[in-house]
Amino acid sequence: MIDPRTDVSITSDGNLLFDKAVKDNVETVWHRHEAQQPQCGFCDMGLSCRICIMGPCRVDPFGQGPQTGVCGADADIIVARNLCRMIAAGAASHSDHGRDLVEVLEAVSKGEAPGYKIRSEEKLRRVAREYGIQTEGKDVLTVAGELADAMMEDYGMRRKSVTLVNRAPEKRRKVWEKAGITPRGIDRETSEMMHRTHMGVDNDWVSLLTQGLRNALSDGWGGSMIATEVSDILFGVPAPKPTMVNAGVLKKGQVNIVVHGHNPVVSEMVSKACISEEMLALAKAKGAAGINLVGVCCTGNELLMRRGIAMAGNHLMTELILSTGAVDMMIVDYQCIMPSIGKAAACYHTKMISTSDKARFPGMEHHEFHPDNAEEKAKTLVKAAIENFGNRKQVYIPVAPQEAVGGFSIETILGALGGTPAPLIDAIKAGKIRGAVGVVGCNNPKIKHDYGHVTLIKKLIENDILVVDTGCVSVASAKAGFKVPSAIEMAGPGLKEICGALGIPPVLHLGSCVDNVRILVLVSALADALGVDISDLPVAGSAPEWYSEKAVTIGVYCVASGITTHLGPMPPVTGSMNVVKLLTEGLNDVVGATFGVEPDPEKAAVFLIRVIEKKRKALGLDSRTV
Ligand code: BF8
Ligand code: SF4
Repeated sequence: MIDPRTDVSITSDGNLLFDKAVKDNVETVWHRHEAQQPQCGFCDMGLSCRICIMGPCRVDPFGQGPQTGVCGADADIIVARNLCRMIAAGAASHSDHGRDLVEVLEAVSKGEAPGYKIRSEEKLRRVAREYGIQTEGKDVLTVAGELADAMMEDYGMRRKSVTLVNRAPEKRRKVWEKAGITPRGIDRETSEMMHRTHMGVDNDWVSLLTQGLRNALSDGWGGSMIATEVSDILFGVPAPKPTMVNAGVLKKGQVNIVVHGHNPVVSEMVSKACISEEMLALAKAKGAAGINLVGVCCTGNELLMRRGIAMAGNHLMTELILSTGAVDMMIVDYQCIMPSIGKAAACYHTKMISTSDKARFPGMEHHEFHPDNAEEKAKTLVKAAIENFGNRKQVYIPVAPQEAVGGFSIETILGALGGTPAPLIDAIKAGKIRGAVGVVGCNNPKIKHDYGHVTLIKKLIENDILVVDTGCVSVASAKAGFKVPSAIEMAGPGLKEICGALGIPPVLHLGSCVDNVRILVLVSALADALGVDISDLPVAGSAPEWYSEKAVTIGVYCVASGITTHLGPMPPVTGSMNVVKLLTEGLNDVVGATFGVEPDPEKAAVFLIRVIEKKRKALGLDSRTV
């Protein structure tokens, strides 16, 4: 059994709430991870296959046992197929999330989504024009309907390429064309990936992985990009806002509602209901000083970006914040919601609510949200949370919240720079900012909670590297204090000077995981301004604590877009040295970027700094030896 005195996290709220959970006999992700030891070595190496029921099969990595599955698939084929199915699942998750937003956009255009509206007409018209829609003289709802239709086409098979690949620099599009990986339809690529990995279809590991790249690009420049753009259109383009983070954002005297998941379609309506006069009056009548809406995981990031709503924690905090006993209701949509949390909540008074027709959980009440009923449903749920406030027993909120600034969309970053990336490019050319790294992704109980993120980011900013982050990393870095303007004191002299002049922190919060596409848009703008390809830029990516299939897809679309990417945990590919070599070396010849795997964040920082300094040298800029 894990000793409760052993730190599971580098954060004090993580450790204190873990101890509280243990005291309350709440089983956590760390307990279940320990109970799974030793985890299967074949699966860990990607060498097991259960694609068909002639199997399950496994290949012996030591050459003693079978070297093929029943069908004859060898290690290379099995490893490649498994990885490709992870890519397909990740692409499907992000892109289906995007589809839900397109459906809301369509419903808004038809007047069938009370409560939702177009919050950024400017962005709506701008994106519509990118889709070739004539917008002049048309009213906003007509444009919204036409854009929703055009985006739906991107999901299908009528197009030669998804529309938003046109945002990539021309040189990059040529790279994709040459490699045959320009994504056609969003659903098409995922569907084809699943087809190719069926028994007896594509049995060439190179060909499989090539489709893996195309599938991931259909997410990055397709489904995820649509998700972000439509969210901005419906809920507003984010702008920097002050906020608070960690478990201390829960409030003793107020009704605490936590939203968890990914899609802002539900959480935005809940947020609206929480500030209604009617609900606030009801809360007062029930003895609460107010209604405190906070987020966890990516739906929290969406609210933080646009509304400055506080963030209680990231992936590994989702069970722990329930052990505060202060959560009156948790409302979930989908993705990264551990099926355990209904059980954890049962130890307290917390009401657990699921809202998506495609995501149900044990121990939760199901209240399905659709565009036509979301506004009403949200009010009903907030009311139920208020009613539940009086059922609280002991409350334990062990920390004070930490300040942070979030909400950096590309529009606001470029706006702060005077409408062009030129000042950022000048700072990079002058060597004050050496380059930039997007640090993204999850938590994973295999790594001490937040250790990878915080250690890596600290090293990067000390070395004058600007960090942009998304997803669960963004909570870790905010909790560590990297997201207040005074955090420039932790930065190297050049980064300190530039961020100080702009009044921004050295780590910029770009949003949720689908918002990684904001990074693609930013690097495209930088590459265009310099007249180079993305792979020439002194930039890199990193996922120090990743766990999910979505993170695999993000990593692959970043690399396929020319961004060398570091992974903390090793993906399940070591069963095939051919696949490992392709991912870590061979891809350089195809897309100008590769993966690097390094679990130690201190060493990972050196790897990333070297990538950046090498790119600087190739661009003819001054470069340091590390
Ligand atoms: O999409 S970073 S643990 S919450 S997968 Fe999940 Fe990973 Fe968090 Fe958001 Ni992204
Ligand atoms: Fe075994 Fe081949 Fe079936 Fe996989 S596809 S389970 S390797 S027989």
